[in-house]
Amino acid sequence: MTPSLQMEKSRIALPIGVTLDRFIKSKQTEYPSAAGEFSQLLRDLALASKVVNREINKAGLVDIMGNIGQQNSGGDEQQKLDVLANIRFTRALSKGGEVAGIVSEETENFIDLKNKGKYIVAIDPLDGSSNIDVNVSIGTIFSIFKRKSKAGKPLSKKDFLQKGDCQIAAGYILYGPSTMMVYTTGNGVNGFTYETTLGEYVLSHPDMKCKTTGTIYSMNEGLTSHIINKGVTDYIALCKFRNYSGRYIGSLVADFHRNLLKGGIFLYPSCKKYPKGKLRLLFEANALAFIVEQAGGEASDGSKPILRIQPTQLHETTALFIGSKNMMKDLQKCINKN
Ligand code: AHM
Ligand code: MG
Repeated sequence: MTPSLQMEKSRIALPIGVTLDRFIKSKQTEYPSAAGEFSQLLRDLALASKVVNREINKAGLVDIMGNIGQQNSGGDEQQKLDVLANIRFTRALSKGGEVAGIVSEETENFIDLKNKGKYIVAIDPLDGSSNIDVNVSIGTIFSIFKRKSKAGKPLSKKDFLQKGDCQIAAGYILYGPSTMMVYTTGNGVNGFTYETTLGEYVLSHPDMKCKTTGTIYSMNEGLTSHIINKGVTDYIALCKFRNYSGRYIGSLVADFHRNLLKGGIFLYPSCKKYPKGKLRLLFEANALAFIVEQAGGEASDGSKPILRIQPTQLHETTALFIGSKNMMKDLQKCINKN
């Protein structure tokens, strides 16, 4: 089969209910240079997420809830499940040989796996940690890049400090009433729901699109009087004036996922407590920005698109505004007026 015929074949929509594995296999032809390694990487992530899902589901039953009295590099208290999830994902990604290096929100430095793998993974193994103890939805967020350094050479920070624009894939896993994996490889966004009895993710949300407008705004309103950018405060006032619904879970993946499906905007601005925003560019903002753009929405830090920000530190944070295109435009108008 010629490459163009192969591409055409892989573009034919797959039916709802097809397994993630089959879906990945059918898309493999879109990446002829990847020789199956990239597909294997996605499978590794999916497998690790199933293990984490199992551990989350028994969190109330065994002594793995609660924090372990340590802080991660961002100064947050580490929860036991954060640590477990970090171990599960790191282990799964280390084994196959396709990943050269991993950087995780839970660890200070990157890990050089000292192999000839082509890919770099940035991951927040378990986001929304304050919600773990209270049985509220949490998530995993991941970004995949190509390594910059030559295969076989030691990795450097440059391999990890790549703009969001350089992501070749990104996704999240939402551990909610049901568990979902949503990802993009730059060809649209697809969502898979975990079917527990089969132990498989199955395609449930093909070609996801973010509505151009919505009536939901999501932010931690306790911060309102501490927001640095007056335009953001004005926009929140506008949301209230328009009777939009305020919906905030405090788990980024869950808040983002709801807004993606229903139309809405999520805001975590710079404020007195977090002058450069709270959310991490590498582990949280980049992946969701790639997904939202692929779904027709937008993401910015208030002055430029998230995907164009050049990171300078592994754990740097950013203000994050993300969601439906028209709502993002209204926000930008408010920001530009000030
Ligand atoms: P975490 O990575 O320590 O879990 O923190 C990130 C979480 C996001 O999921 C969520 O959007 C935000 O922090 C909530 O912050 P706040 O409690 O300040 O509203
Ligand atoms: Mg996080």
